[in-house]
Amino acid sequence: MSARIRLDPSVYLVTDTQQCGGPAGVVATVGAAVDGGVTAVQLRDPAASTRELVDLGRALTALLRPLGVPLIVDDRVDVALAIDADGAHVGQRDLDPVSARRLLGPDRHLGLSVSTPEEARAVADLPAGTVDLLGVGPVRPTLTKTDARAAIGFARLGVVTAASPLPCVAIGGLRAADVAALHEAGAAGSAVVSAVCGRPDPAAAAREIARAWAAVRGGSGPGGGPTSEPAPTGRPGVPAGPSA
Ligand code: TZP
Repeated sequence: MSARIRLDPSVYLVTDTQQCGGPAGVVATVGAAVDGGVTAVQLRDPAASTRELVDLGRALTALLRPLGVPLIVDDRVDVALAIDADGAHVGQRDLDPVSARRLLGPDRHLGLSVSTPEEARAVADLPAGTVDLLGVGPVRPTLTKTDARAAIGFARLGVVTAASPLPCVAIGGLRAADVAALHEAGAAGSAVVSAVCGRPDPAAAAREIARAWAAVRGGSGPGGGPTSEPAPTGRPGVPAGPSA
């Protein structure tokens, strides 16, 4: 890869191989969901072997790169590099963000999961440009991630986004109907698994979420809102628009 690709986190699909019915189902789901308006994709499969993850990641890179949709790899910075993905996403117990950034270099995205205002604030102490985007949650209880932390709810999400120096994408039990509340709470996007994976019509499911973000952004639609680049002015993570 060369220059860093733009990452709009508004409709952020996180894959689940089991919910999609296997690796071929992941590729089919991602293809349909991107048709529906998914703006970023995260490859997540903690149960996969390294070889399986690399094979699936390469298939997704081949699908997404021509479409200009960024592919981020959950946890596995080594796999992100091996498949030439657009970035990686780490949790509080994964490789630390400074080491991850050192490996990724400046031209890939790095996301970090947080659940508390303290964790969000702590990114300000990292060297500038270490992390680009915070994943905040789980907002609701979720069956998708068995070791997820306790759900924080929408009010607490607002406290975390207000404490964050970076744009935030919310995750955990989210549906299209939640988008207005997420926007109100200062999130720049919704990261979803089961709202899209394993749905009979993943394109329609993604479209519903994309339309909801377009509505709260004042009609600018996917691609018209914030990216994971640092917000130039105002409150980070709050999309510009009539209601912001
Ligand atoms: N991290 C926090 S919650 C979660 C992850 C990966 C899973 C979210 O899945 P769903 O199905 O959208 O609740």
